[in-house]
Amino acid sequence: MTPPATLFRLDAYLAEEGARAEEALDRSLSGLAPLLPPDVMEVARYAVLGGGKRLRPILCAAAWRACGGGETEGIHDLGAAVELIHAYSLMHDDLPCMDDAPLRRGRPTPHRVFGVGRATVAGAALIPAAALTAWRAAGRLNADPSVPRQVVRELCRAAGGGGMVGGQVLDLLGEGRVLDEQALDGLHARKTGALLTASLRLGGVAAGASPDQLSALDGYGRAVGLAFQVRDDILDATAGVETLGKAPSDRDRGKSTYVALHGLPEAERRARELVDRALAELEAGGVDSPPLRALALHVVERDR
Ligand code: GRG
Repeated sequence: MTPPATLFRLDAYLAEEGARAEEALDRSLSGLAPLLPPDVMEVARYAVLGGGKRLRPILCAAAWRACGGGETEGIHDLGAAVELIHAYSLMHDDLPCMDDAPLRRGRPTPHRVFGVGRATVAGAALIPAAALTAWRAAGRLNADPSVPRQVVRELCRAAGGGGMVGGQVLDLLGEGRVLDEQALDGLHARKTGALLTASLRLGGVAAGASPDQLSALDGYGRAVGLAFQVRDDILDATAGVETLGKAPSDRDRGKSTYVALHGLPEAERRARELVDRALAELEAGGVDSPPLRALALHVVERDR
């Protein structure tokens, strides 16, 4: 059963960790001048620093601490690498050839401000920028030379054809068709879940996590990733543009969603069940982390 609201002060934690993630993103962009020439940097800064919950870097830092990593700003530099991939994916997802979205995070999308060409190029430039950021950050966090290699490999795998890009392809192929629950789970495990799970695993790998701890982070990430998407579908069906910072679009685009498949009450039940699974995964792997427990609950209670 989902436990009652925890005493952990999540609001303060999210505000503090979000601010540290934001600073790390600013630092990482400043350190990327050779990969992001001025014309591209301007667009990248707009897209990357334009708000956002910073959930992925926050998960990365929480996993690092849960696996014995010490208190250091360096972990947010690693989380920034995941957030750069996330930022590129949003930028490309919003392009006219994809969702053609005018608004994101309550502001005009990058292509509406800078044009489609510059937004496309800046999004692409963020991919190698993220790999380089991960490589540099992991090397500073852990003296074991295999750690940066593992971190970059995991990030690229999660972002690629077996992960986020693969999920996007399934999403495109599924438009206008009715997907069953298994197909929907498979799509979202890749499109959203892979990068969320990588956020956690990167923090764990950098901290030298044991195989049991890594497998707990993995199971937690998979469950939270799906719960996150179920909540996304619920918000898309129930919230307006003021709350979401973008226009709801699932129905217009003929997308299969958990809400369309089972209705709202069942989608809400499924999200809670997934949170229970995430908490059980942590417990089974001996990962005792009040922030990770509170974050799992937050994912299904969030209103944006
Ligand atoms: C061109 C095939 C192809 C792929 C490019 C566009 C793309 C890669 C992938 C799409 C990935 C995508 C947009 C997944 C959705 C993830 C999601 C639920 C985003 C919202 O995340 P939040 O709520 O956003 O964390 P904030 O704004 O808080 O950062």
